[in-house]
Amino acid sequence: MHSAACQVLRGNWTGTSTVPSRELYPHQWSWDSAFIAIGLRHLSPVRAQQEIETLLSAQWGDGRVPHIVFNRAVPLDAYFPSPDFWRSSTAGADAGAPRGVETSGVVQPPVHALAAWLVYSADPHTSHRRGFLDRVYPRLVAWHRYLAGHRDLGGHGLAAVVHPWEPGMDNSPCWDGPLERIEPAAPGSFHRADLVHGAASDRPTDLDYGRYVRLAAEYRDHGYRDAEAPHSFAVEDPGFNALFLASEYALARIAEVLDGEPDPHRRRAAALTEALVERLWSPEAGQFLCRDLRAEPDTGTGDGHGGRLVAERSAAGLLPLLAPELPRPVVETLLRTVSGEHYGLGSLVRLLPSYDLCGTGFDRHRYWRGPAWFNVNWLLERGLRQHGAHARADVLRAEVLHAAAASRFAEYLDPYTGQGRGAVDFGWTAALTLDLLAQETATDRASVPAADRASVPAPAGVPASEYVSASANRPGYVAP
Ligand code: 9WN
Repeated sequence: MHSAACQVLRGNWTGTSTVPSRELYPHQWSWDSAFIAIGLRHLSPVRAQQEIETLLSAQWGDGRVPHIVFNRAVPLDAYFPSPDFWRSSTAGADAGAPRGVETSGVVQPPVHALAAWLVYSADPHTSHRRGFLDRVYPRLVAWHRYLAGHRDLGGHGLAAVVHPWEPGMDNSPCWDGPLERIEPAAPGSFHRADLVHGAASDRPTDLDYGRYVRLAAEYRDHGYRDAEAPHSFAVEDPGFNALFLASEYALARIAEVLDGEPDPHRRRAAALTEALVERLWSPEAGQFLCRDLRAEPDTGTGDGHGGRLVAERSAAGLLPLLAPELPRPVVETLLRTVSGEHYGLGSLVRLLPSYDLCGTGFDRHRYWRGPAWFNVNWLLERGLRQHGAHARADVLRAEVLHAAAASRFAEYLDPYTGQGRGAVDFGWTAALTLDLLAQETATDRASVPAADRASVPAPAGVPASEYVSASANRPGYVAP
């Protein structure tokens, strides 16, 4: 499994970054690259650093990290929307889009600081020698400043997403309500490239695509300036904000290594946790929900937070388990929800589905409307460990590894049968497999005599659980 995963990452490597899939996604994607770097660190710490730095070199002047960085060697018709749709270097000039590279104008979840921390932890020596953290830290700070400054559309400390591509879970039923208000672009006005490689029954519908196109064009036509764009779609998503706060904690650790100021980062992470609970926690649903900032409040004054909670359960609402300071009753409720009827983890299904098994929008094959995704399960595994649920995390880890190998590193799975769907040889599936393989489980710890464990201790400040120097003994490792 290890060498097959390495082979996928080598096959998808372009020389400066990794494509999610050679056919379906032939450019660099933002949150994919963060997850890919987390796995790549076990294969080549230097490549993992390059992966993150290539993405960050396309950062805009206002701090945003674009969701796609286009490879100019790839033909325009290989993916839609292509650079000539986004026109970042001209339309985005006022927002500081780079001139030398074409990108999209929307963003994806901020997993990057977490990835940078994990990449550093894998090999602090090489990282210091190459000045990796010194270069990426200011860029990551600017990225978070963009989210906190330009994207706090609700005014209470959470970042809002302004397009269904931004939370990374494009076709989630959570967006159905907010999207209903959007006039779709005319069907003949764009040409989808995704259906050449993906099955129409798995992918978003033409109607959804028409709305995606309308929203992106509207943003572009306002110069990607957040203060002026109408942002007719504006949602506070618990998954996006959970990753934001996990990355803020990672920035605190990075600041410590650089002899900087960790406390402001910790304070921001704590404030994000509080705002999440205050604005998105639903005791009735037993999980966090999205808040549609453009919806009319329920009746009268609503719940006083502006907009309305979206009555759909998606796996994004479980990801705040990544927050170390989540109140204990909230953690306990989330742990029950994960194995309850809506997600059925461990009884009805082996991997967490992306959406409520009982929801009316559930579709076991269609993008983010039910299938199980590997990055979401990797995040849940981390969240379970965060709150001490190691036995459940160990089981989930084993299921993820089994499913990844059995599906040829599929993009996602039918949650009931485990059958692979979408692309195979998918970047983050292979990368996160490597990461889970490198992780010591409670069972390993109990069964391997202390004398046989990796003899290199973790460097000061790096938790042993994040330090993976033992990878250097594995086949396929590319020495720095
Ligand atoms: C649009 C690359 C990306 C992932 C997203 C996933 C899908 C793109 C698409 O593929 O989105 O960004 O064309 O459907 O939904 O999470 O980053 O793997």
